[in-house]
Amino acid sequence: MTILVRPRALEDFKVREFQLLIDGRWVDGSGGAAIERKSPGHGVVVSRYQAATKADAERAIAAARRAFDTGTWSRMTGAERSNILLKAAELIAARSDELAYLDCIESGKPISQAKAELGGAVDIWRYAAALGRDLHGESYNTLGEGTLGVVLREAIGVVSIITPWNFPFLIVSQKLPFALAAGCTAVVKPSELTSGSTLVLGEILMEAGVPAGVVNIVTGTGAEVGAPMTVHPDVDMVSFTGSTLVGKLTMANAAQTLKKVSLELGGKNPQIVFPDAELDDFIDAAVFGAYFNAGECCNAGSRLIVHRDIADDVVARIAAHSAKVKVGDPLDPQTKVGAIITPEHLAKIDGCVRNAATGGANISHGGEPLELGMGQFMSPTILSAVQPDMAVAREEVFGPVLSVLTFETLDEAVRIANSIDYGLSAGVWSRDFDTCLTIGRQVRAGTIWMNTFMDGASELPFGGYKQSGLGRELGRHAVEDYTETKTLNMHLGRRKV
Ligand code: TXE
Repeated sequence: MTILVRPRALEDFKVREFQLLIDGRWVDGSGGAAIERKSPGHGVVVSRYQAATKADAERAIAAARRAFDTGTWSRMTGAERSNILLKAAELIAARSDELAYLDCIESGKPISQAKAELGGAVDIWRYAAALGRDLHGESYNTLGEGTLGVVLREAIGVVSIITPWNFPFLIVSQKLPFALAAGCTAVVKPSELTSGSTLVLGEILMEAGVPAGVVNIVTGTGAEVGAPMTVHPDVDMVSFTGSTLVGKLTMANAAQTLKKVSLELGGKNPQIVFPDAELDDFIDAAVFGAYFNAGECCNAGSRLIVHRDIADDVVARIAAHSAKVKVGDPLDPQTKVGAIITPEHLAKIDGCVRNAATGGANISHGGEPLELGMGQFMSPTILSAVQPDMAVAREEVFGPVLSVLTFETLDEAVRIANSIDYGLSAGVWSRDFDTCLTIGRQVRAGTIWMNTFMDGASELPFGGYKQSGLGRELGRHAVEDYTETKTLNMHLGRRKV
């Protein structure tokens, strides 16, 4: 039995109203329409954003272009920009309870987790500030007597930043501070389901001293606001996190004017478990990896590939562990699995589970939506006897649903792991060094965890192989991603003819 934490009504609650940030001013959208966001855990409207129009997106792009071309930000010294980003980091830390609360009630994620994400985001802003100060090119004095080559790193220009609903503040923090540290200006479009914390970030950046027009924030749908941000000729780069489908569309749109794209897309991440693994640690990580953020996570460990000899034991132990996971009120500090983002998404998750069961998978735990009196919730679910060719083994469910597959040899495990279109991350569990390293080298994914899962750090690059994306975020090259390389080839003295 799952432990249920029944949601309580929001106390002393007032709907938060938001505007757009364009050219340093808070304004209403030109269409006069609003988007009302219902809390997934409470079923009541908690936020009202502007439904911006294409014209609003274009005004925001024009402001970002002007700000870039006049150089108010790009011509500051790295130290000046860095100090403003550090100030922003401190202001984010000071308002982190408010930001975490917004992410919690708009996305349905547990409040304890939202607070931890804010802590991670503050660290990323500090890290980007430090990297920005160290941005530099190269010089070559070995090209011949009269030649000196200097390679510059220049800000790429105007960046469109488009983010999804599952980690609203964290994902914008994986992009914007690095773009700003490089000297870029930006138009940011958060998901229409979770725009609140990104809009508060706009207030913070203005207070920190980011000049008008450098960061613009427009809220609205992907078709109306996001798409123009990917085609407009005044945009130099698009940094997108979201579904693989829209990622492909974004790349095609950006190709019209050959913009640079950075894409963080879906994942169906395997955890490969050998009989010699430290099973207590693994069981804990498997449960965490599958149900973290209610499985609404590109990095979810949604695919276990378990050695046949231990498969029954593993399924039984994960089921017993799953029964202890507290599901329910996102605002309760004890909750580990919160609400599902929308009723439509819950129906999709439920449909994936039904299809898998019809196709021959066993429901070893959960398998049903949960009725808690308000909001929408899904029980932590384990599907066993899953075959590699089933949809549930190959496609994102984006819910708290774990698929368990089996293998006999290391080669077979690698083959199953690599047999799908995604390659974001993977885990391997074994006490044997050779086994871990062989899997680490042979599985095609951007991150391989060994005897741990879903740990991260600002220093470590994050991104995917294959259809999980293009480019990497975080890590010491993250600021360089938002630059162009320029070569100065200098001739010293008279040029010989
Ligand atoms: O993603 P979308 P959604 C997966 C997950 C989920 C599914 C749909 O499987 O169930 O995607 O989620 C904007 N031009 N992931 O609908 O549609 C949109 O407004 C430009 C994986 O949220 O990709 C939002 O701001 N922009 C994932 C952002 O793109 C467009 C995270 C993401 O929305 C657009 C989230 C368009 N034509 C969902 N259409 C991950 N990798 O973590 C939409 N958008």
